[in-house]
Amino acid sequence: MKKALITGITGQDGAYLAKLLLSKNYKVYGTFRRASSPNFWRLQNLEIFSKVHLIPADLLDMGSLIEAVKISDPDEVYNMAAVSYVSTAFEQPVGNAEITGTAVTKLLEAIRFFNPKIRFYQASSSEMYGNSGTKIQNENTAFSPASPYASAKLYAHWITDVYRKAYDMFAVSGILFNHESPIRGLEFVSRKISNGVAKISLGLEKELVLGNLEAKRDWGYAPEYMEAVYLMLQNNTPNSYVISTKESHSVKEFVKLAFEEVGLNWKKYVKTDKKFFRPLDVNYLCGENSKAKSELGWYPKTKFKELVKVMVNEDLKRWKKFLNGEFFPWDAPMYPNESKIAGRQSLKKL
Ligand code: NAP
Ligand code: G4F
Repeated sequence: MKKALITGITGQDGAYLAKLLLSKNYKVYGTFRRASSPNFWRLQNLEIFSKVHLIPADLLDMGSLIEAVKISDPDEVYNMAAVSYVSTAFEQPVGNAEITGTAVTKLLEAIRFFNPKIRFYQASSSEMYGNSGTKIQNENTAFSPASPYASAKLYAHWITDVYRKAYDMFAVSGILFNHESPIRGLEFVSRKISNGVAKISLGLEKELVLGNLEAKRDWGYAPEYMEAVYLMLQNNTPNSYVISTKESHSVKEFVKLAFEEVGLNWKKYVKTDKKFFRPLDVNYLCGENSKAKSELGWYPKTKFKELVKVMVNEDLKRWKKFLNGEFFPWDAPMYPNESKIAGRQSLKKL
């Protein structure tokens, strides 16, 4: 039986990846951070909570990473943990640099000392391309980070490359474009929209306040992207791949489709507020996935329209169940209306 260690198993990707690896008969270990309240709703939602082995660890604490590698004694390590929300990385740039960036060296060192034969996956991001000025981004497109998050991810990307070349380790990065799902965090725009639309259609909210509606992203479906991640570590040779849909759509298009799904006109409900604009944003991303197609046999199946539909309908179903008094693992009732969060990101633009 193969063993895998996933950092960030409580997050969207970590949870879907754990489910995938369990279906392939892996013994799955995952790191979690102690919080004052439990944070395992995604694992419960995917019905795998009792099947994974949890190890307390923090990317800031090298000792805990060594311990996690020692306890799990894995064949594969997937580093999914990071300050994954770009706005938070603007608000906490130093913490982000350490967690998203330099912590990856700590993890690679732990692996190198314990067992350099362990295969390592680093969660790189299309955000590293920034505003590259190119119509489509592939594995050879020059990086041009436009946020503290992207800068830290780029460090992690390159250090993974260095460990592969210097120590002959099977250490690879997947350059994943945005991928969403019903278990996406509520702060990301896709889920903010699907949750907001569900609430508006049920009369629980009156409006949806957003930032830059013109930004374009290449949006795919998260569970499918975890299949690509898995395939990268089963490859004969360690290699980096872009994982994307090769389609780019604006936030405005997402909003329009989401409101259409519940029969409403978005223009009546959506407002913008400078508070949700970033000090610097990435305007356009679109990924070329032909290398992944030809070498991994991976291609995306869920189209943009279908993704929006799935997310809106799942949030709608949840709110209806909630209003019926049903109890189930879910994040939204505990989440504050973002308009009430005062944040430093607003200062520059106000
Ligand atoms: P997510 O849902 O926000 O999950 C992030 C995970 O990182 C959570 O489990 C979180 O733990 C953990 N984490 C944060 N700080 C940590 C620390 N100091 N020590 C240990 N764990 C820590 O993000 P995601 O969407 O699943 O993304 C997974 C990875 O892929 C991230 O590295 C992200 O940057 C990258 N990525 C994501 C996308 C995308 O579109 N989703 C695209 C490209 C790259 P808590 O639950 O305790 O907060
Ligand atoms: O959903 P977002 O916060 O995702 P973003 O910044 O693209 O980052 C995500 O994808 C990256 C891959 O490219 C990952 F590496 C990263 O971890 C994360 O998963 O924002 C998408 C776009 C941005 O241009 C943002 O300015 O939507 C725009 N936007 C407009 N209004 C908003 C809002 N974003 C958020 N979060 N909230 C808004 O109200």
